[in-house]
Amino acid sequence: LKDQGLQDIQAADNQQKLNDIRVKLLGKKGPITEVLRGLKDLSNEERPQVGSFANKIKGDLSSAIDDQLKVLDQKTLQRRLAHETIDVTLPGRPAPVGTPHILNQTIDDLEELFIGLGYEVIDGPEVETDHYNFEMMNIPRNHPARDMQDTFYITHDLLMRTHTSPNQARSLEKHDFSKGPLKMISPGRVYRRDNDDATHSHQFNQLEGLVIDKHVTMADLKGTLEVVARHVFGEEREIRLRPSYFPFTEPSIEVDISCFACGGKGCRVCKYTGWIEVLGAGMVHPNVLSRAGVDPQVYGGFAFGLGPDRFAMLKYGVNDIREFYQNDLRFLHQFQREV
Ligand code: FA5
Repeated sequence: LKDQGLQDIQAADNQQKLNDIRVKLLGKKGPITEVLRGLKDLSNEERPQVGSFANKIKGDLSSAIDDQLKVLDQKTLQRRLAHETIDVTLPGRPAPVGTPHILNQTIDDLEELFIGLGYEVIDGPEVETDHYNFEMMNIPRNHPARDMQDTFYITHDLLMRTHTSPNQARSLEKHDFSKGPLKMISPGRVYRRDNDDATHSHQFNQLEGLVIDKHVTMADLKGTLEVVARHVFGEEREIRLRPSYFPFTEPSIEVDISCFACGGKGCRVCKYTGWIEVLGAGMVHPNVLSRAGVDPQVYGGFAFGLGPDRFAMLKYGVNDIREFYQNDLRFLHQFQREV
């Protein structure tokens, strides 16, 4: 029985077969259990001899089964490892790499420039109150200048901000002039009920700038805007200042840059004028200062609001503002930048 058992165990080539053998040899209905069960019928002399003999066989078979099980487990493991081998020499699949959106790159570049000039960057809410968006900016209800910025209203007093200028009032209110001048920029999204076309979007970006101190002049404004234009567009780009009107600045100017697409000759991008409007600016209106609790007799300065969308169009020769918002990867991937 033992020899046959050992042979069968050796021959078992998988765990299932080995288990069947274990049940057959050592199980409740197996021959050894039967012998052990019959011990009680034997004489006192025979019982210890037969008992220890049977137990010895049981032990031998049992350890042979355990050994064979180890061998089989090892084989299974080796089969699996061979199957799962990783070929470290295979070339990797390239992971797609994203890039910051070109508008964000443009805004980041501007932020960096202004931070270098000593400005702080402040944020403000996109859902704004009528109070800050208009009243504080010297645009009372029923003032015709409200038509300049067609507005998405949420309630009677809440709206999607139409410009980043409310952040002028917010920072004027907060600033402690005993600690020095106020120099801030505030980039962000703004919303208008404009009809979308090549140069207008109902949602676009602005970057507000505000400098308030005791002796700030129009020459400081002009110098600052020239630095910005040269930094972004290079020395060869021309800028043009035109008198303009904003309720919150006096005097007000509008700044145009020679059209990128046609070198100033006139094309669809610039509506055949050779110039593209990129920002509005001016000297802060005394009403804006006094409404925010700043004495216009003592303090004054300039403000500007530029359009990063228009900047990016000019800089990269994009001839339709809608490209920025359509999320076409073929368009976006043209502006890869290391991050
Ligand atoms: C304003 O919004 C003023 N708050 C700017 C300002 C700030 C003036 C501080 C004086 C002092 P305006 O509506 O012109 O002004 O918009 C400013 C800039 O935003 C424009 O020069 C243009 O570059 C951009 N812009 C305006 N409308 C759109 C539009 N629909 N789509 C894309 N860009 C636009």
